[in-house]
Amino acid sequence: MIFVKNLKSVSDQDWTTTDKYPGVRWKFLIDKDFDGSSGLSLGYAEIAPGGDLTLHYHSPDEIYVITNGEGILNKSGDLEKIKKGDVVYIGGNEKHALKNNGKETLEFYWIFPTDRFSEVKYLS
Ligand code: 7BC
Ligand code: NI
Repeated sequence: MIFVKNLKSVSDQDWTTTDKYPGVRWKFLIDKDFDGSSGLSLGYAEIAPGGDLTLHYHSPDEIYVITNGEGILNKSGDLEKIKKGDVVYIGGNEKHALKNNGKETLEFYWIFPTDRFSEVKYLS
């Protein structure tokens, strides 16, 4: 299977949000639940200025690709500034968080080595 998608392709998909992650919204771009794809999954998230993807962990490894803005990455308690163009590797079960302390929307893609986002169990 090969397919191409982009944010316009999923403009009919509603944004997902949760009170747990204030100022954060996301969509699914490559995901077995939507596309029948397998092995890897990818989503896109935006964090508004002041928003916070709060501390959490999950057993799958994860990658972030930061495409706009800047923020503070929490690496199991160690803080590091991140910005557009940065990529982040997060090992399985490592606690992490991402906060937008900038003026622009912080935009990033995340990738999991799972068929679908819905099988990632979020722990905190
Ligand atoms: O952006 C979200 C919303 C659940 O999650 C992906 C990023 C992460 O670290 O799990
Ligand atoms: Ni995560």
